[in-house]
Amino acid sequence: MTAATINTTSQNKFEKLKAEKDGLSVKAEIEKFATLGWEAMDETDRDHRLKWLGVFFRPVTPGKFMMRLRMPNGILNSSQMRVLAEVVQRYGDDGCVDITTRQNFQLRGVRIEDLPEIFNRFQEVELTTVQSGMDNVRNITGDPLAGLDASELYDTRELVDQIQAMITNNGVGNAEFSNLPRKFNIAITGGRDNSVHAEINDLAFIPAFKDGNFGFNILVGGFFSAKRCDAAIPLNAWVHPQDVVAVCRAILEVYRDNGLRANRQKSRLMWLIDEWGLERFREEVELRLGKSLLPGAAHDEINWEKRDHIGIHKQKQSDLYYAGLHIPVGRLYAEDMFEIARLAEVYGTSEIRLTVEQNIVIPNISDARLASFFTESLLGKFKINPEPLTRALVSCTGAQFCNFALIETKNRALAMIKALESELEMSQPVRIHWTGCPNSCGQPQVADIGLMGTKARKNGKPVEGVDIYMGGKVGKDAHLGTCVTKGVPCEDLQPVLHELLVTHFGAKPKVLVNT
Ligand code: SRM
Ligand code: SF4
Repeated sequence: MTAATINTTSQNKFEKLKAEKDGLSVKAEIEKFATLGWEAMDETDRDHRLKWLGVFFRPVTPGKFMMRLRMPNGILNSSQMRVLAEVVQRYGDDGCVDITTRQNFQLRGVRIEDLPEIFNRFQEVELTTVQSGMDNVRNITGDPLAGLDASELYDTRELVDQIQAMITNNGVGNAEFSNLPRKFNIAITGGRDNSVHAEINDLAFIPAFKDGNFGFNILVGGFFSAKRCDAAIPLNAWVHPQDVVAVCRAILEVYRDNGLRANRQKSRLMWLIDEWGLERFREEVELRLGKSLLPGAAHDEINWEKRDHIGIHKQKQSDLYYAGLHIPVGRLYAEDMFEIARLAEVYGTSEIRLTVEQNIVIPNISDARLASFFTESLLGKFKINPEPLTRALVSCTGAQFCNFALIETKNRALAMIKALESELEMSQPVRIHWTGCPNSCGQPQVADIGLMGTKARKNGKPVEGVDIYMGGKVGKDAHLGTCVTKGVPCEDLQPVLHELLVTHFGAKPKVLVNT
């Protein structure tokens, strides 16, 4: 069955709009939209179908669009970084870039009349935004240390590129996979510390040996949504690296053609696995693959605690180091990006990497260049040794740009961490994740302390608040945290967090000296 022949008998609004016109078809209309302007163009194209090209209408800032890239394995080069910086630079105060929780970039402030030129510029430096929103496969995440880490078991970079090429037809757009029942997340890691949060992806490949051969155990069905959150479960299947792309294709075909489409709250892969049972799902995947899957390896090789990649660390290549720069809540401006591009060229090999913690890694800095690197003023802003709470802070977009948001997140998260650090001494990082609503883009369930925006009440009046999650464990034996307290007004949150940090994470109140 092809995407065009999918049975959409019981159609919700989104299935209808996809059936009427495939999202990818707006690619041919970009010039027309640019001439018409955002107010005159068809609303369904503007608000929904443009997302197939990674262009998001923002009801919060009408006329100023967001563009979501694809950054396979979170890797780009300095020329690409410069192009991205130049695109947002022209938008003055409206223009900025966010590093996302999927190791990716989102551009802000984009005007529709500029899209033809922006797409041309992207093409020149081999950047693509295609199929990064709506019912498509999201950015494929991989270990940010792929090819650099002495302890890694497999360098995933090429595999991630191949999967992206298969799904997007080399970044051009692929109608075979442009009408999935819902979004779909894929992660693949060859490292030991689960740097990609494998457990929260619809499909994840994690390292495992079978009969002495290297391959991947497959996890399926992990996802977060406002209705339900589940960690991925083992498919009881193991694949050689050379079969990974074919397995991705087979699973996507099974999901595309059989995934539940009537109710969008029940359309993610796990709901299909529930309906069929894991055994039938596995058999259907084998049918598409045209061969049996080998049973999963008894144990996987995720046996390290998760690293955050901040700081200066040795690579497997002798005399080379990578620098992990902390980018507060992932927010960058054009001048920052030009500087990062420059540093990558002057000290490294022009390469820049992103992490799911919304930070940046500059690899391949030689021993001899380190002393000079330390003198760069950008390290004052993007630190290699930030304070423990700042270091592990993650935040979704929130109310500044996202119309689902129930609260403001990024600025509030930064202010709160500053306040807490002024009153507490921390001996270890505590991973605090903010997310503006139950969609959970900021992954509060993987955090030590997760804060999810909600509507709270104070003195009988509605106020911005959070539900507090705790117990998220990352790295080896990863598991999801759960909600421990509901509806804390944001204005009362600081003492609550103070107490949690003291009680559960060894924080010591600072002795404030009166002068
Ligand atoms: Fe997300 C929808 C931002 C990672 C679950 N997410 C949205 C939208 C597109 C809603 C909208 O149109 O406003 C947000 C765009 C706001 C904006 O202007 O930035 C948005 N999601 C983000 C990002 C930017 C958060 C961030 O600050 O890093 C992340 C972009 C990743 C990327 O590069 O593609 C982002 N979103 C996630 C994750 C985390 C992950 O993938 O590890 C999740 C939970 C995991 C998952 O999907 O299973 C996530 N986003 C959602 C959902 C709930 C999905 C569901 O099945 O119900 C929605 C709502 C939806 O799809 O209907 C959503
Ligand atoms: Fe928007 Fe909610 Fe996602 Fe935050 S969690 S980016 S507020 S949809």
